[in-house]
Amino acid sequence: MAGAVWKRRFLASAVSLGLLCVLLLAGIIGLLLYQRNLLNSYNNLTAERDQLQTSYNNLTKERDQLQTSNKYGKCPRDWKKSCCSCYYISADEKTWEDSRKDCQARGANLVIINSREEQAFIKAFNKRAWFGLTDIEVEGTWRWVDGTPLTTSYWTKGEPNDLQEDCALVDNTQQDPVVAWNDVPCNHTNSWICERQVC
Ligand code: 2F8
Ligand code: CA
Repeated sequence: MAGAVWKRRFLASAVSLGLLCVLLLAGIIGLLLYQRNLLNSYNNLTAERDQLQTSYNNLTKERDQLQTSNKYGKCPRDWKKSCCSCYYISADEKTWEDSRKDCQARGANLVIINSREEQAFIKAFNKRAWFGLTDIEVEGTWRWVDGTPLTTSYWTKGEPNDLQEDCALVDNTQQDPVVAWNDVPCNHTNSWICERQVC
């Protein structure tokens, strides 16, 4: 009889001990998982911080270049200078809107053509390229990217000619050294020309 009691007690103790071990094990596993999550978050945050630091460094460099070029009326490397403006001719192709955003990110805008000389200068790049003119707001009312209306134009004969073509580009297939504008759909991709005034 006494033996049976001791046996029950021993069994109860063993089961309790077993349960305790399981709980401990679960706790340790939980802690390990928590630690792994913390480590992952830390790594992600570190990568994000490094990316932000790189963007910050690039922006600082770009700002310094901008300040230097504005101070001395100089153009950044790879830009062309004429009178008081610097011109950037893109190597790749984008839609008109994305081209404009690219210019803005460079502290410039799509080129606004204010004179026959400037138009001839742009045409001489011999590039099919967007410039800063659109009638996307009101069909038939062409405006420059600074909001001013178009007064003097250099449209190729028969242009602008299409209700679906709301953005202007300078065409490189025209023989004329000046007259070369055409309207094409804004969502087409083309090279583009940015202008930044420096004096
Ligand atoms: O013939 C003029 C006409 O030529 C092309 O369309 C066939 C141009 N389109 C593009 O360059 C995308 C039109 O804009 C131009 O008016
Ligand atoms: Ca056209």
